[in-house]
Amino acid sequence: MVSESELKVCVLGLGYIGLPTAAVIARTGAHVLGIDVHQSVVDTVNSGKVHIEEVDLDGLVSGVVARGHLRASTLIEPADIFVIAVPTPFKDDHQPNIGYVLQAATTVAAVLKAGDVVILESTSPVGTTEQVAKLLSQLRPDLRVPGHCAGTADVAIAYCPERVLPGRILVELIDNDRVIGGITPRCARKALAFYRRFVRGACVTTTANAAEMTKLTENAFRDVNIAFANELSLVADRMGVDVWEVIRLANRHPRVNILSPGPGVGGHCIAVDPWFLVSAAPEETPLIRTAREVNDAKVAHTIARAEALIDALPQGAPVACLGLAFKANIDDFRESPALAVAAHLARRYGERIHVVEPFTRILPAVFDGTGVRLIDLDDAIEACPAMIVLVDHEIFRSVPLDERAGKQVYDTRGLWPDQPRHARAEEELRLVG
Ligand code: SAJ
Repeated sequence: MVSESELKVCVLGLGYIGLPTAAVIARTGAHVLGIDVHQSVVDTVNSGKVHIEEVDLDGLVSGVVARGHLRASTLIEPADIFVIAVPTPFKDDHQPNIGYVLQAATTVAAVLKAGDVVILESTSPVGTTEQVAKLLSQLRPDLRVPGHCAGTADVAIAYCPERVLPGRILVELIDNDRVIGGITPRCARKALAFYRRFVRGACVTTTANAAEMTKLTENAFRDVNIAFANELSLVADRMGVDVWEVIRLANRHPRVNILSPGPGVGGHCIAVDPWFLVSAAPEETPLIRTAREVNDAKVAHTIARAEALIDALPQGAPVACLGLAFKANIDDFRESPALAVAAHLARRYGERIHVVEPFTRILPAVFDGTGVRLIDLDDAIEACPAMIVLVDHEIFRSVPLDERAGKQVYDTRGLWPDQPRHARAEEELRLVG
């Protein structure tokens, strides 16, 4: 086996998964080249800096770049291992778009040689790794590609989904178990040897198709469970019951573990990946599809409740929207329901709306021209008689009851269980339900 210091790894895609993965591999002593189509990302990484916020990532990247173990480029070079970590969005009709994966595989094909291992990490519809193998066999007829040749192949091709949670990426990259699916068992074993270099969790091998479906299953499972919580919150609103209390009580049952309702489901994974299962088997997935629809519809419900609260306030009273990120304690606004709600309120109520988001210094462009201002938490507490909690950032949790007791609060995250409920607002909100 190639020693750590001789191993050459190429990671394609330096985003939320690719950059931390490249840095963690570089820390083992391997020589890692990160490829990205954006020159600005390449320049940032080569200067030892990061273009994304992730706990401890900046220190790790600056260290491995300074030691010469990580560099970035827009151009591919030969390597021993290729890790593809590019986006797999869906199209307007919820059909998966694996164009970036196939483009990355085409890039790899140019430098692929016998003995190399190609690993796909991007969340992908079942069968994508097989498609990558087919593409490589077409582009490189001189190489014996697994699944497309008899006997031992020249290269190994495997699927190993990333499973890390934003905010804990560097910890989970090492500690989480990994599912490694090979086009053949030999491919899986080759990829396994690579992951064992830096993963402390168990590495379990299977087929590429099973590994692809496992990843989609994990995120669909979470989406369905969040949809259950979101649906409960609608029922509780209609009944005038505190959903958070009901969930706390129900979860005292030894076999009940309900997740938390919120303003909707955001991010680029849970809100996307279940569609890959639905589009592959539409007849068999009424539950998974409905869960997606329930979670998407929660945004409109949240907007309606927020509007009812604001309309019941004295004319012109300022309102604070707490949080824009798609979940707590991160700076990622992609597919964020909090951002969608705040932007809608901004368009309707203009400068009455104030946004508090400790994870940004400037408001996203959707607020341009609305007159909405970004203010800090203390100013919001001082100035706003009404608050809409959209994200459960830790700093919001710390606001003591006496600083918010007299305010109208719509808490979409159950952040402040001790908040007194206001009869008038409750009545308005019930009308919405
Ligand atoms: N959410 C709720 N209620 C909950 C839990 C989450 O409303 O009880 C919301 C969050 O606020 C957020 C969305 O769901 O808007 C998604 O957040 P998340 O923390 O559930 O998941 P992600 O998208 O940050 O990361 C998920 C993880 N998958 C699972 O937990 C099964 C992570 O392990 C995956 O690596 C990641 O997707 C991915 O890249 O696929």
